[in-house]
Amino acid sequence: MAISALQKERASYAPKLPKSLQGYVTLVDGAATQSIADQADIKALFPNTYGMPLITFAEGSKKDYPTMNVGVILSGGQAPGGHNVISGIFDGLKKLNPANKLYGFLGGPGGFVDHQYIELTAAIIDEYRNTGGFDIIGSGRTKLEETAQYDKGVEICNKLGIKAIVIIGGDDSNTNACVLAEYYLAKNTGIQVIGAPKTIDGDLKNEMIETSFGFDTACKVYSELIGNIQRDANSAKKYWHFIKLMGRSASHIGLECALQTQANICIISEEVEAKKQTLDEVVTYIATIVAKRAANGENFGTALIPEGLIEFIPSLKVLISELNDTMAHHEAAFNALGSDAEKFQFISAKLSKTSADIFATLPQNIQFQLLADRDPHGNVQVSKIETEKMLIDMVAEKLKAWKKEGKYVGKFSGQNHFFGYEGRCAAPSNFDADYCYSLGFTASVLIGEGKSGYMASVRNCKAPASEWIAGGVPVTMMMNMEKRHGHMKPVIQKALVTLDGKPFKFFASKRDEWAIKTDYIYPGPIQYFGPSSVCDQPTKTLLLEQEGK
Ligand code: FBP
Repeated sequence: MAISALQKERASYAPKLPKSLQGYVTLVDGAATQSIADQADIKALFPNTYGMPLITFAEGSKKDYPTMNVGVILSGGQAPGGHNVISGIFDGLKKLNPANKLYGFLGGPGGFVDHQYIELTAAIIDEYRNTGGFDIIGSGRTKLEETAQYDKGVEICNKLGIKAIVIIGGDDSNTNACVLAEYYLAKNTGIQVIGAPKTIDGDLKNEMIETSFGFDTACKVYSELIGNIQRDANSAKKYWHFIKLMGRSASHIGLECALQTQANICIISEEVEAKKQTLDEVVTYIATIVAKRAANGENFGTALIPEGLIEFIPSLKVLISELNDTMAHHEAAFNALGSDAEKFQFISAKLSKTSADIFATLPQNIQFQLLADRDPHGNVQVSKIETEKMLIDMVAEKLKAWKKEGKYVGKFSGQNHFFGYEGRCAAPSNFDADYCYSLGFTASVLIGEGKSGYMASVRNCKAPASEWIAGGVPVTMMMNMEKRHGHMKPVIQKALVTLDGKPFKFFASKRDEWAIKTDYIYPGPIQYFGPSSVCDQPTKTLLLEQEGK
């Protein structure tokens, strides 16, 4: 297979490991844990995995481990570094006992249920070290939620002699991993389940998980592109670039990119919701900055728009929730309709008056996009809603009106972009390459010591990798009860942008200046070789969050 010059050099990169994982390892039990909320409910639902202690690693001595086979599953959207988690698991298992084997389930959790797998040999692993993507075994969004699926998993584990499964996924996949761990313990299957925190969205984090892997690389890729666009904008001085950034509900990616590039505008969905802003208020905010810059003769700029914005504008949130329910209730009749216009009429007639009125005011392409297929959780696929285009049109309309009133003098020409898939499979930055490999290695140690219901955790990430603190966190510790599809369920709490957090506060203290002044930063491409100050820096979000800790 032909590979690029960079890939060739990068294949020999040896990811850095925390000191505690470099030699023989022993486990140190910390204090017993509790869930972050709803302790009695979570305890009742997880009698076997609730209250387990936090685990850290210390230097140990040589120990004999029996042979064991392990299975790995990639779940959900791609995130840079997944291949390094797998190579970390592989190397860690071989260190425990060279006879250990690693199997990869193909195409995500579905491969576990349908018994699609390959053995991951040293030759396969070597081909994928330090590369982006999840193509080594593929990923998928099948949810592991039914006992019939768990039982099918037991069958294949027994057939292959698999004693542990590692599920690499986001908050929902790790919630399901914990339910699976509990089920396998209750049924005495002898199969352990360990999770690893993945998602470019950055919304799987807490006191014990400082960041989800992939966030670092993806944000660096988007920031490079935004920086390039800013240079173009500042050279040509004729376009306003509206850039939608992935991240589903959370605005962490937008916030991090704003911190890296000092874009003129960055909308934070969580703030829009907290301030109960209307769509018109968001549009007015953007148009005001466009007008102020125009008054200084600068008819150009950049505006970062979080992917999930539309769901955080209170009136639209109600509309979307009604759409989700109505489409689910009338699924057959809705799907039988031919044109988008018919679908729009059919659904509009079933909405509350307020929501129907709001729906009618939206541009037609957005109306139709809101009626498109739902994701497996029944939610609208925000990556498919062209919010950035809608905002360009609405800002243009507003500026036209202001021009008539003499409130605006300038030219507005919008360019739209959506950055998401461009960054999800990039070659992992040194941070993600090291972090992911360490997470995988950690998972193998937890497996070797018989642990289940834990998530691999690597902390102190602002320090050099040798000083990182590796260990395990009981997944139940991160859980609370939330309403999902009308029922209360135990779930890992999603981490959205907090308005009293240091990254947001820093951004809020600077944004008025960045809006008007042209004070762009051009981060340039990710560097894999060179000085550590350029190559090994974690995200600004992580540095701000860990400041003083
Ligand atoms: P995960 O939560 O599974 O990590 O996926 C993240 C994400 O990239 C979101 O940012 C985005 O909204 C979604 O996946 C897109 O999903 P798909 O790949 O199915 O189009």
